Amino acid sequence: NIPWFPKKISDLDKCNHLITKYDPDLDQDHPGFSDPEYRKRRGIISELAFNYKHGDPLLVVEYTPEEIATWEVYRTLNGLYPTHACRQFLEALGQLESECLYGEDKIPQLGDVSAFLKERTGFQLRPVAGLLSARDFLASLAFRVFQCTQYIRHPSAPMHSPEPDCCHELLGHIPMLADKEFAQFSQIGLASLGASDEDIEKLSTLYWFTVEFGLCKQNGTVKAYGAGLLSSYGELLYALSNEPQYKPFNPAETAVQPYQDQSFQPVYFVSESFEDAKHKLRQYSSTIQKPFSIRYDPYTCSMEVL
Ligand code: H2B
Ligand code: FE
Repeated sequence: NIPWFPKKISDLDKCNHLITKYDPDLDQDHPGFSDPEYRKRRGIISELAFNYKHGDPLLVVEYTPEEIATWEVYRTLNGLYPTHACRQFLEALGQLESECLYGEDKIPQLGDVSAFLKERTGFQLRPVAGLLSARDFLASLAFRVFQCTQYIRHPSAPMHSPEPDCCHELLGHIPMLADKEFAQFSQIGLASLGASDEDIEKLSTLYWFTVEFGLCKQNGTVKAYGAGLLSSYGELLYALSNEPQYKPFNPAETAVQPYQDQSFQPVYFVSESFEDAKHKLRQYSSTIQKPFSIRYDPYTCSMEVL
């Protein structure tokens, strides 16, 4: 009774189970819930993701002037990055800017960004219509595929979104996925394949406190590398203030730390370096009991089950 998991990259077409708790059509607290125009627009962009099959080109979205105005979060966050973001993030963001993929006046297109990542770390994007189940999301990472939303948050709340949106992905995740060491963190995805619901929950918590809200030491100071921090002005300031509690990153402990997605985290985990975090995660992954072992074959983009 091993849960189904994708064996080849095109199987990711079946990893499309959405979690609807923050969907603007269903969540009454979503800032777009009572805005029919916004919901209609979301419907159109969702269609692109629902119809997408592996290998299809990533379609260009012609963003409206109002949507482009919301992208000004980039300018705001850019003011904090030099002092608050980790070195790897700043390097990648610099490249994205110098290659004219990122700028303050246009929302980057997924196709361009995917090509950029593919050259650097082999990561590629596929469009997704909203928050994905942890199992499907983690499985995609095993293939170095990042499921990426393409819609933008509601204009009434530019500084916060209850669900992932393109500001979160493009500003939080993409620059980090351009770093080789960090990309190897996707082994967290390999560990998830065929894992029990309990282990998925633990891996998902680890993902939360690293990829989303992780901090790391660099030259004696603490910097942010988590995408949830790098895409939120308020929480980025807060996380690096002396208010929250810091704990050293230790997978066995981090995996069972309760977390919440409604407000700032009360505790953050600090890694010594990406290299250290990667080793610790690898060690932790090897303790997950599974009746098989698995290896990713990058030539065929498929899993070898041993
Ligand atoms: N879905 C989407 N679309 N983006 C994410 O960043 C994301 C997700 N993160 N589903 C996942 C869940 C994460 O919180 C972990 C693996 O549970
Ligand atoms: Fe995220």
